[in-house]
Formats: sequence, structure tokens, C-alpha cells
Amino acid sequence: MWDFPLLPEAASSTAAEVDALFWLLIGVAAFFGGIITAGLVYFNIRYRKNSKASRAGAVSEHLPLELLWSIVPLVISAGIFGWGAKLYFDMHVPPEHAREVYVVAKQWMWKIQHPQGNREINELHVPVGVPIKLVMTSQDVIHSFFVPAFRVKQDVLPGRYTTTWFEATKPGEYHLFCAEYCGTSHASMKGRVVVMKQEEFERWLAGSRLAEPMTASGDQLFRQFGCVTCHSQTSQERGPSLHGLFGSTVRLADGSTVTADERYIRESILNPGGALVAGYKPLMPTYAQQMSQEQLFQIIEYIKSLGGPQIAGERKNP
Ligand code: HEC
Ligand SMILES: [Cu+2]
Repeated sequence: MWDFPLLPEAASSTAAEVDALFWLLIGVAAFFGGIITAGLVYFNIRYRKNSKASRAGAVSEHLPLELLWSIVPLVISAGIFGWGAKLYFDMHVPPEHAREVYVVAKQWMWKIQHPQGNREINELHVPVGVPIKLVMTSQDVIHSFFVPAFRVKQDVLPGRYTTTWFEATKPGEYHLFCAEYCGTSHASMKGRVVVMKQEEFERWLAGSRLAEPMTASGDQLFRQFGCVTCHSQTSQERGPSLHGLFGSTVRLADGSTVTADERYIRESILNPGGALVAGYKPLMPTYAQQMSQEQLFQIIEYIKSLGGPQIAGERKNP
């Protein structure tokens, strides 16, 4: 009876703070709910019909009292907002050195690939104590990646990338659910996250590697789809070199600038006319109908391997 779990196990670096905020909200609501309920009951009884209590001197206006019950809730709610906003940003901005994992959701399974090549279905193996960034998309309807023990829940959308991150703090196995109703077998769209000690994870990674690293698959796709004919370093007249692209700032033909992240690269490949790079003609064909979500992730991983802003000097587009 005494270990009746009110909340799921807390197994990530942000879980304790999420729970603290949750309990604060419950506490504030219970405190004021209690005061109001007690007053309601007390005054109902005291001033019931036919009671002898005096009704003289009823107050109709009281400035200090009104200021008090306006300012106190304002301070409390602004405090809750501030804490909530800080926590929200912490939970949505992955640390720089986070390890990446790619997730494709579909009716009704989770397909996962690690940059080292390992693929998994409805399972995600991660090392303990290392921040993990998930880059996610759906190949059909909206799903939601939910790991209660990590207090992580992020919608996974078709036609766009969403990201989230977590750092597991305890080795073990945790439930993975889809938290967005997604059709007939939504209820069975579940899996597990396996958190392992570092060296155990490295062993798992080496032992279950059936596919080549994502950069190698991406490199091959880059040739297969003919990207290389316009995007090699010697063909800069046709298309910009992709060396040093990832993470750099790209100037577009309409004068605006954009950071070259996963979303931008995806957009460049599927809808090249949408964000034309300054100084180039709209020559690039769209690949929207030809590429699977997995292939797109592999090409992105390959483009990432071509380096970031530190070598951007080689790029023609500043
Ligand atoms: C016919 C030539 C051509 C082919 C083939 C081609 N591209 Fe492009 N690509 C371009 C041109 C021109 C631009 C710059 C204009 C624009 O943004 O559309 C560009 C822009 C890009 C950008 C944005 C680059 C930047 O500097 O911001 C990316 C990423 C990209 N291409 C990836 C690819 C990939 C991946 C493939 C293969 C699947 C591919 N391209 C195939 C010509 C091509
Ligand atoms: Cu789902």
C-alpha cells in the first residue's frame, strides 16, 4: 500500500523538476481550493435562513482587500509561468553535444536508426547519463513520442521534423507509448526504451550493427539520386557546395537568412523552390515523391558529415 505509485518512475535529468512544478500546481490549487471551500461552508451555515447572526455592517467596498487578492494571485501565477517557461526551454533545446537518433513513426510502429547504422523497431537503446536528441517525423498521420519515466512527450508530424531530448539517469527498461490517437491499432503502438551502462551500450552498438553507418548510406544515395552532379566541390556553378553547410547561416534570394539545420535541408530537398539560395537559379528538381523518410535522414546525416560553419569559408554563398 505504501509504495502505491502516484507518479511514474522518474528516470531522466528533468523528471524531478517537472514533478516539482506539478506538485507546486497541485499544492497551490489545493490550498486556495481549501480556503474557498471552507469559507463557503462556514458562511453558508452562519448566515443560513433564520440564523440569529447579525447582518449589520456589511462591507460593499474594501480597497486593501481587493489589492491583496489581485496582487497575490498575480505574483503566484507569474512565478509559475516563469518557472514553467524556463523548464519548457530546457526541455526543448538539446545540449550541443547530444547524441542523435532518428525516429520515423508510422501506423503503427516506431522505426529508429542510430547514426552508426543500427536500426530498431519499437525499441530504443540508449546509454545512461548521455543527452540524446531525437529528430523525428511521421510517414503518415500525427503520432506522439511519449516516455512517461522521462517526462518526455513530443508530437511527431508528417511533412516536418520535430525534435526533443532527454538524458536517462537510471539503467533499466521504460515504456514508450504513442500519445496521439492515430487509428485502429493506436493502442498497440508501443515499445520500450532500454537504458544501458556506457560500455554495455557500446557493446550493443557494435554487436547489433546490421546496416552501414548512415553517412555511408547517405553518400551512396547522394550519388544514386544524382545530387553529386550539381553539388560536388568542382561544380559550384550549378549548385552550392554542401561542405560546411550544416549549422551555417544561409542567405536566401529574397534577402532573408536561415540557419541550415535538419529542417532547412529537408525543405531544400523536397521543396527546392521554397527557399532559393542567393546567387543560384532554381535548377534543382524536387525529390518529394522519390525519397523515403529514412533515406532523407541518411542524406541529412551525410550532409552533416561534410562539416559545419568552421569550414564554411570554402562555400561560395556567404
Ligand atoms: C540540377 C542540379 C541539382 C541537383 C541534381 C540537385 N541540386 Fe541541390 N541545389 C541546386 C541548386 C542550383 C541549389 C541552389 C538553389 C536552391 O536553393 O534551390 C541547390 C540547393 C540545395 C541545398 C541548399 C544548399 C545551401 O547552400 O543552402 C541543398 C541542401 C541541396 N541542394 C541538396 C541536394 C540533394 C540532397 C540533392 C540530391 C537528392 C540535390 N540537391 C540535387 C541544384 C541541384
Ligand atoms: Cu501513433
